[in-house]
Amino acid sequence: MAFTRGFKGRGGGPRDPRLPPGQYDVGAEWPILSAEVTPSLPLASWTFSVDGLVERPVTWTWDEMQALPGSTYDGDIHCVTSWSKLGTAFSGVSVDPLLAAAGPLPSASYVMAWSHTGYSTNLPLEDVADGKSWIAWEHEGQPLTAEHGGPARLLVPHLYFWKSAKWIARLELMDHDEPGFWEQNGYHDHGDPWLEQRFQGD
Ligand SMILES: Nc1nc2c(c(=O)[nH]1)N[C@H]1C(S)=C(S)[C@@H](COP(=O)(O)O)O[C@H]1N2
Ligand SMILES: [Mo]
Repeated sequence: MAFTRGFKGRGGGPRDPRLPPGQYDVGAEWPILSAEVTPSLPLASWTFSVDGLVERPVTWTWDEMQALPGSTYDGDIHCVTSWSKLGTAFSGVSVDPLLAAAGPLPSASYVMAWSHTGYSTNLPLEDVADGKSWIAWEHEGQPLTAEHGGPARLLVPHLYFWKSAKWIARLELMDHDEPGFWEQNGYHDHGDPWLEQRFQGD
């Protein structure tokens, strides 16, 4: 390991500088955290939409999504329950061209991400724009499994992973912030892992 001695992680080993405070590295594992029963979403009827405060609400089918220019994320993910997965890879599309297709109105400043199951999570629009988020359907070259949100999930890796809604259905643009599922249940509105924004009041 190439990390500085004396900067200790869990177990006394060198602490990887990619780990935000209070996080540990799960290594090759990828824990599953779902509040819902894993849904079965056939590709033939799957859709993804951008709507709310936009010039034109747009809905994409699975085939239409696949035809968009691909985009990948190679990096880390951080769950509020304190595990992080380092150096992992996702592919799908950037959210930017999806937002551009719908045309956010000037008043649009927040997003509610909705899952096909009804799960929701809120984000400032700027946290899903400018290359910071993806609709992802592959993990390390394999189709995203249903347990991990397949056919496709939102991926917002710079925030705690509860913001990355599995089974993503819809991004609803809004002119105000509203708490989503976990945010109504005490999780932080924003969820920056480097600032340890885990719970309301952090
Ligand atoms: N629809 C939905 N999305 C979700 C969740 C969920 O329960 N339902 N859990 C969130 C939480 S708390 C985490 S840590 C990650 C877990 O994703 P994983 O199970 O693929 O690791 O998904 C997030 N997205
Ligand atoms: Mo989580």
